[in-house]
Amino acid sequence: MFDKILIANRGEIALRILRACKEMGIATVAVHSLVDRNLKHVRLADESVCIGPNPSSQSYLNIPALISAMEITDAVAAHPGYGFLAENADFAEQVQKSGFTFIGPDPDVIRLMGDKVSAIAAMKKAGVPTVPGSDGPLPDNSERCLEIGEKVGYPVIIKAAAGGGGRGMRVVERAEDLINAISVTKSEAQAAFGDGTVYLEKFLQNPRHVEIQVMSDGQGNAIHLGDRDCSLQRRHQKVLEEAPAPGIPDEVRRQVHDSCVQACIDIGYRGAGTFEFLYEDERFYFIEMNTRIQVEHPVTEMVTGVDLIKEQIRVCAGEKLSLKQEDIVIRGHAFECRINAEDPQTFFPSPGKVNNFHMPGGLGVRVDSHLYSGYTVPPNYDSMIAKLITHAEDRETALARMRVALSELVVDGIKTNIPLQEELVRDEAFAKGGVNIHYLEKKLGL
Ligand code: MV4
Repeated sequence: MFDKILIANRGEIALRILRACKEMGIATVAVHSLVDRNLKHVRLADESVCIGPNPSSQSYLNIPALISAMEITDAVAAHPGYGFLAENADFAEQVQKSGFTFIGPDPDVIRLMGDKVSAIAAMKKAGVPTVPGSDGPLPDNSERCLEIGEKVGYPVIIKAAAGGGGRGMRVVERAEDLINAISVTKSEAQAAFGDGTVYLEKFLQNPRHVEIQVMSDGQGNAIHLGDRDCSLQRRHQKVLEEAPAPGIPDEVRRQVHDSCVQACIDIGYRGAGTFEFLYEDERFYFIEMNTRIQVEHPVTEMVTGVDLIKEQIRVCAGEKLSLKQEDIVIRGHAFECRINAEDPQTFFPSPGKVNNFHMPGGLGVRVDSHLYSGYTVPPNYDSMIAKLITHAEDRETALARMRVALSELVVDGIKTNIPLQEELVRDEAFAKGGVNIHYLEKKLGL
């Protein structure tokens, strides 16, 4: 096992990783920007290194500074968390070339999944269901593109191969708009990602966003840890997630789970991963794979009882998967409310000093947060300040538990989205289960 891990992140996920390391008896190095010197995990880490000024481009995204911090502290592995460099193949490669371990899959696998065209091709080959589409980059030839559009059937969506997470896409309703949409999406993709490759898919009108959690050791062993429904989102930012995804027929679910496990083995995947699907009319359609631990991993931890961060560290240290598929039993239901420092009406970030922080508690209540009374939320980074998670024997009880937990939560001094979350846990359609990706934006009148 690793002697010492550098945590290449900040906020709640840095604290989450620190806790896992401490439980495992692994020494920890926290890295931080100037403004982040008072972060909770920095105080609790064995060592800390200031890696640069506040802008993330000069600190949390500064690869040479991170490698230097590993050299100075004798850390042997880096955990990237989510965001920042978590899916940066060049970072993973430089960590490895410097003689350290990147806690994640091989750089080549990150690259394969980072290019959505190659990711979809690999998934299709492994038997994962995909969206009908161009099955590869759109050619430069307009006639051929129109043929593909005709065959797939309108509406279609043009996506950048280098995009993902909602960046670089455009819906096309009619054939006469196709060629122009391709050319605009291509230029935008070239400008944004330095890669103008685009592909085409059938546009699904009212899908849910359902994702499958996997863990794999890169030695031929892979398991899934069930699914999550993340359909409640606004502008591609998830707001409230749950596990398992409600109302999916057993056989449909079993098939897609098995296909994800097979894909992990096929691509030699190592670590924690998430297969993102659109789910519509009882069918799954693969769209992207995330090669990192995700924000919403706690709902999966609550229903499986598996510590995903510890397992991720173990398999990336070269250990075989400690769990077999039969060991994974989904027990009950879990919800996660993302608490953001933002105006609940305008959604504008609302940084500042937290005068008072009171955490809810009780059976089946979990709070993943780096907040403490007196902490100042800086304006420089993501506005998520806490994740409130509840677990119970069934969905209804877990949701009731979330209502109680939210009512106990106090974050004084800054604006938060707690009022929005209070409204969502009382929403009738959401309580029924299975709302689609447009539900929240429609409810908000966007
Ligand atoms: C789609 C789609 C409909 N049809 N692809 C947005 C984020 C990126 N991961 C993929 N996205 C979508 N791809 C096809 N063929 C609708 C979306 C989409 C979406 C997906 C998941 C969660 C929220 C979303 C919000 C808007 C659009």
